[in-house]
Amino acid sequence: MTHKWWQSAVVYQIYPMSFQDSNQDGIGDLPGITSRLDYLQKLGVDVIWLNPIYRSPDQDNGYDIADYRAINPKYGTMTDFDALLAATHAHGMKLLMDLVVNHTSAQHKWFQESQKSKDNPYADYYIWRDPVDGHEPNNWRSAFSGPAWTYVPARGQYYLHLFAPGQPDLNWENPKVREEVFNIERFWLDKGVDGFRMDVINLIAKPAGLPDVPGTPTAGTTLNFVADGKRLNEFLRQMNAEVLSHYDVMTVGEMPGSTPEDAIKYTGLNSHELNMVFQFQHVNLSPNPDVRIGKWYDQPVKLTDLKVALNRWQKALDGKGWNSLYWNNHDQPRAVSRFSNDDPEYRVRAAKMLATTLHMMQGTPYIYEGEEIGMTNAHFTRLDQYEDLESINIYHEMVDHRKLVDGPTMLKYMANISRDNARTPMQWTDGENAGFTKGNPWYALNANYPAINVKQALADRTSVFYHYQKLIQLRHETDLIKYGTFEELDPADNQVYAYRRHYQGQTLLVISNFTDQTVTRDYQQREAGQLLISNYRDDRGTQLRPYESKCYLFN
Ligand code: TEU
Ligand code: CA
Repeated sequence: MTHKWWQSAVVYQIYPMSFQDSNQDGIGDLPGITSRLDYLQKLGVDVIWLNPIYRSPDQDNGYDIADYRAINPKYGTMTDFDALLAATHAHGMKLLMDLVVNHTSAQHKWFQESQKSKDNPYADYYIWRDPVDGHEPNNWRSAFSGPAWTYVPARGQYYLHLFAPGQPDLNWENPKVREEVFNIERFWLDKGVDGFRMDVINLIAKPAGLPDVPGTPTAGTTLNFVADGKRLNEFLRQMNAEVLSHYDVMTVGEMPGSTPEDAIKYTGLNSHELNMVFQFQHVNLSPNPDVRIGKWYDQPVKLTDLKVALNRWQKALDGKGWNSLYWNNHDQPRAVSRFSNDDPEYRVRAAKMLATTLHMMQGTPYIYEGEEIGMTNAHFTRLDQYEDLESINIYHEMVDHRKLVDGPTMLKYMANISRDNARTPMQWTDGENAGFTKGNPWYALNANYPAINVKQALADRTSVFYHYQKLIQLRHETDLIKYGTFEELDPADNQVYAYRRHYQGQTLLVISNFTDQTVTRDYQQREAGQLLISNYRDDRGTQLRPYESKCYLFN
């Protein structure tokens, strides 16, 4: 098996709205991103993934697309996009677009037409059903609260939306819809983009007959029930045959609920569909014990559970598929706050510890903007500080309507798990609005920007930034880090995460202390191992100080 370029790549995810404003309207934009390419090049990443930048009413921050071939004016123009793409390539990097084709915006012209009647050219572009006994055709729940169906009097029918009512699901059973999607892909690939991150791509093939979810469904059980429908393989294979295989691209499919077996089916090294998936196992580890409340909870993840999840994917995909490696993204809280410790006393070491633990695994690492300087959760305390529709809707559902949680408790859950933790603007400097904008920022800055920012990180040789830079450099230089097989060590240890990697007679040993205590572990790290990277100045052998993480090479 010859290796592909994306197997040695490190990806940097940009949330355009919150990255860098260039025209002082308070919103991040494309020229802003272009102005920061030198910074990304210094970090050493190979690929940039942009969250959606297409024309959109932004009910779900761009995941509701109204025109797949137009740039959202708040981000700039198509000329700005072409300039960003050219500059990215000139910096030796590649660019991935976010492709959201499970659903469109309700403002897309297809839906505007589709909703008018049962016999217009777009009538079957979406999933329409007659009422059953005067109500919704089945019991599916929307991921963003309420039923997954909305009634349209003009058609006398309901349409399906697994997400918000403003995000109607496309009907992939219709070959015309598939052709439209393939043409959109060609449009961007012909411009020279280097691939796609495909939003909830395992939801496109719905189960035949759209049966009820057994029992009382929640948003989460609805998505799991719908995921990985029978025709998914067929749709993805057709997309690959007709479009993707004609370009040298990288594709990553977001697949909530998928198992390693699914991943091998859709992204196996010998399959002709996608290159890798974003699996959700390790980010779904601390759900509320009351299943009705879903992910809304405030208890930390147990290290042993985290190891079960990540080790399972490392072992299962080895030689068969390819992992994506991520701690966080625009839908998840900040890694250092969630999986370790963002207390100022420990934050820098903890962020480096997490980075080493993930970046030494097999797969393609993804860094979410700000992760490389150890940005933290926002620690909001009031509902009016939230912007995300998922967070705001769930508060009203849980507190006001269903009364399952009281207000202050719900706010604690949101501070722990809300997507908005990841969406505060990038912290560039300790100056006005952290250097994100001179205008009025669309979203509040995290109050800790005077201490946590890029300017500080670049000036401090011991910063989280330089640790990431080193990890990326080590990956680029070392086949063992890229391709080595994974050996799990002591899965029942709830304090230390350790593993080995093996490749062509070489061994890598990674040992990370996930606690704020000093502990002792003996993995014969002293014997002839060369210390590749660590987050303490000196090496004390078997002794592991709070959040100490080290990685040795044995030749
Ligand atoms: O997310 C899909 C998804 O399943 C979840 O992570 C979702 O964000 C939600 O938090 C479940 O609790 C993708 C996008 O990444 C997300 O930003 C979009 O809102 C969503 O699809 C709809 O397009
Ligand atoms: Ca702007």
